[in-house]
Amino acid sequence: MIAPHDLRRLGDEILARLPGARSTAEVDALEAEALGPGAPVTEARRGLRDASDEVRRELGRAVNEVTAAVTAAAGERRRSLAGAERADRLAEERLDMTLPGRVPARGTAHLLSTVWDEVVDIFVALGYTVATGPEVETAYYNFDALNTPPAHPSRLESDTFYIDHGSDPEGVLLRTQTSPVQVRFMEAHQPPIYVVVPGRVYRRDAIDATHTPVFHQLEGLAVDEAITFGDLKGTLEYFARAFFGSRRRVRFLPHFFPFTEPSAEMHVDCFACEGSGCRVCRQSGWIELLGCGVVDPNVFTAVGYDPSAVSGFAFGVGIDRLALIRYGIPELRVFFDPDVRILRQFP
Ligand code: 2NM
Repeated sequence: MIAPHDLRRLGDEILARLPGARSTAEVDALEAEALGPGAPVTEARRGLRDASDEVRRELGRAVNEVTAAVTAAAGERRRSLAGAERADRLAEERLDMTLPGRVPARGTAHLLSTVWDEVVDIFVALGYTVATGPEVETAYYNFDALNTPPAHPSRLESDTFYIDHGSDPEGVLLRTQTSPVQVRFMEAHQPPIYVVVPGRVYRRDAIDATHTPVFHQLEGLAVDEAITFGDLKGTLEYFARAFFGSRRRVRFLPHFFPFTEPSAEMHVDCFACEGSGCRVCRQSGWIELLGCGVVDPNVFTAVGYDPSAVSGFAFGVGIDRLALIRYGIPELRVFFDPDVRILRQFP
């Protein structure tokens, strides 16, 4: 049987070590060294039953005193550790509400998308519908229906990307213009038609400052009773002023396209030098902006319209070219370069 003073010495030792406990788990372990299952105080308590009255009185007092002292001291140490742990957590989770917020990085639309939308919006405001169509086309929609004969140079293998599909090696291709969509639109609708078609087009060009094998066009088509070249001029002059500023003047020079007759290219006087001549217009005072013309009767016949009952004009403008000109970008390739330092310059 353990002596009362040995129990007290054990109790004193535990009390001395408790302040050194660094966690509630360490407190539990220390407490158990005295009061846990099989520990001296527990064993002494169990032995009291068989002890003599005198021993029971002395030992019982020691058991009670040590139990009370260790329990109290362990509880005290637990509370103070909990306070310290809470203080630590508060310090760790400290939130400074006065710090400036983190501004998330925001992307921007690609310059081509911005110009694309802007040009579409100009025509939508005039009442035009927007249509789109397939980039892989048949030679019929890309060439034949557009009055472009089989021997026309634009149909050469060297100028057009042909797709290996079907028996005719030149029957399926990547569209070289968006006009096949206008043909499809005319097949599906009756005049009056006022439609613009933005989209990617493909030409087998060697890459240089102003040519890439894929670029972006917006073509427009108006078909109604008695549409004239005067309607074309008024509409496209309005477009030039909406895009380059209200002071712009335009001029039309004769040109040739298979699908229009007469055909023209439209120039706009230089927005950078007001026409006096500078780097932007290469000293000419004028910038070539787009191609246009009065729709050839053969195109109307191909889509089932009566060319004696309706007339129309059409035009095509390069979206990449518009962006290049207005932002003074030296070469087309930057539009296809995924370097965000380039893209970020045009927010
Ligand atoms: C251009 C220039 C001139 C054009 C013609 C047609 C259609 F379908 F009506 F025949 N669509 N687009 C056209 C006319 C396109 O691009 C430079």
